[in-house]
Amino acid sequence: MSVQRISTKPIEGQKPGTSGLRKKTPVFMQPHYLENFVQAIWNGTGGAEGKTYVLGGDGRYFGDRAAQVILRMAAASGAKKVIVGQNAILSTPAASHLIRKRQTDGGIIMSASHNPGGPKEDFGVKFNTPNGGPAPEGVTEKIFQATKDISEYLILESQDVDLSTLGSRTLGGMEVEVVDPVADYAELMREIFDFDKIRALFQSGFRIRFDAMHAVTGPYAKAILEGELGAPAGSVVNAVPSPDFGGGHPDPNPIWAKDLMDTMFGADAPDFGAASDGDGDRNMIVGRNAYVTPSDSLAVLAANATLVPAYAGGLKGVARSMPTSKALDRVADSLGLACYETPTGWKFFGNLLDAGRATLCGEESAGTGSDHVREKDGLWAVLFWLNVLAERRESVADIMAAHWAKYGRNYYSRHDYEAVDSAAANGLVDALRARLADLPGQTVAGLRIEAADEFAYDDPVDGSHSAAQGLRVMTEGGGRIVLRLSGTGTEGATLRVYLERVETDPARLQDDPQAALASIIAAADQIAGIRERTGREAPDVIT
Ligand code: VG1
Ligand code: CO
Repeated sequence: MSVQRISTKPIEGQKPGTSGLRKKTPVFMQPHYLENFVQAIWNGTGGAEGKTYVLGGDGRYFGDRAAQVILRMAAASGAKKVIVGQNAILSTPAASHLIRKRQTDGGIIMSASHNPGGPKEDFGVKFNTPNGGPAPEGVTEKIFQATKDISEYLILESQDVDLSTLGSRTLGGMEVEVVDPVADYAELMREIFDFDKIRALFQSGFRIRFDAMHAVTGPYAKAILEGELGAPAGSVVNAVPSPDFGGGHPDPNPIWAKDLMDTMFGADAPDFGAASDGDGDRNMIVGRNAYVTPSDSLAVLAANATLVPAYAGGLKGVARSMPTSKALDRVADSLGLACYETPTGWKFFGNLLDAGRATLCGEESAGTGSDHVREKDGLWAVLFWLNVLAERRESVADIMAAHWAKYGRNYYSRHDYEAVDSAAANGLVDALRARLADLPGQTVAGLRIEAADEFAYDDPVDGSHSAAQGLRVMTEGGGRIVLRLSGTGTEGATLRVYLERVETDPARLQDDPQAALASIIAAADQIAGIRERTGREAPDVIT
């Protein structure tokens, strides 16, 4: 087997976004595209020589081919070993756990997460560092620089490695160890949660519907929920991962998981519903007739954390991304915990988790996690809820009502305008940025604006500075509007408008969120000229 040196040229636009490099699959399949980026990962992180990596993905179209290329390239560059999930499958949290457990030099995750998959849809590649987390900005910047300096890549000339049978084999001078994608992860979950209590909950007749959305969590949820915890067979639906996610959009929210919503709000609804995304790091929680927003879910988990064995001693601190609602802050205040506010993207939680400053983290985009791994973790969040429910034996709706009665309710919604013309989206953000200083003191849609700024983050652990992380407008009475452009889209620009308002009046805790936020929504449109500048009458997705 010989190592080939292939000469290549830099390819435009290989800059990792919020979570790795994501492009349309045909873009990734162009000659040299994947290879350039993988070589840039080695070049930007001190080379692959002697290193051990984890490799896996969410099973989307092209993942099996990409895995073979990455293995041949790792072998050609002198890597010692790659630990691969069987059939190149690993959920993102399971990959994070393996990187940590086996103390590797990092890992490569092949996923575009909640973006659709297929020959015409999306693909992605993300590098995680030895702590198991997504590469921080300093590292992605080096990788990006390396994509601009590249002139050749190394690849082994060889046949495909068998990734369907467990065990070790060699590729050139490198060991390839194929592992069961579920086993180590399931063991970790057993250490965190009270499986006996959850088993007893199911034995009492409690019913769950877990929608794996034809994505990677299917085998994990089947093995853990049905296999170990005794949920009735058929509780996990859409459980077989498919390369195009059954033609759907593996994004667990009320829009894309509409089937689950219909079931949970229909006659004979089960007690608890949940869904996860393409790569298994997101979660959606819904009770019978009770949708739980991700921001509220994070706050509820923080408030109930001591009911879970792994967190029984209390939390070290909590963290949320800036656009996530401040429901978490209210819990942190009452528990006397530090509460950190970070930019969007899990990579910003890594330092806080590593330094022991935060135990629990979350994002409004259905990401929740803890210091058990360095990624958000969908199934972990579902098990957390089940553990809490097994202890409290109340309905989800009752738990939410009690939570709001105690802490107040942060009405919250995100409005997404997708595939907007990039120039128009940038124009909107630039124009608003230029007016931020003039906004305080003005009254818009009947709301007095108290403050406005552009969020920047100084990492308290390593001192790194991240600028331009979203525009914020704060109104009287705890209202907030946040605007930012997505860093995970692959088509035009996606404008995200995050809307929030606090309510503490006991008589107003069960209102419809869109109605409760009506004046905030009107103010956002007026302040940013959303309809006028995007030419859209309404958002594409409301969560
Ligand atoms: C989105 C979410 C963000 C999340 C990121 C990756 O980023 O808003 O909270 O961390 O996706 O999630 P953006 O830049 O499009 O807003 V996942 O599940 O795609 O790894
Ligand atoms: Co994801």
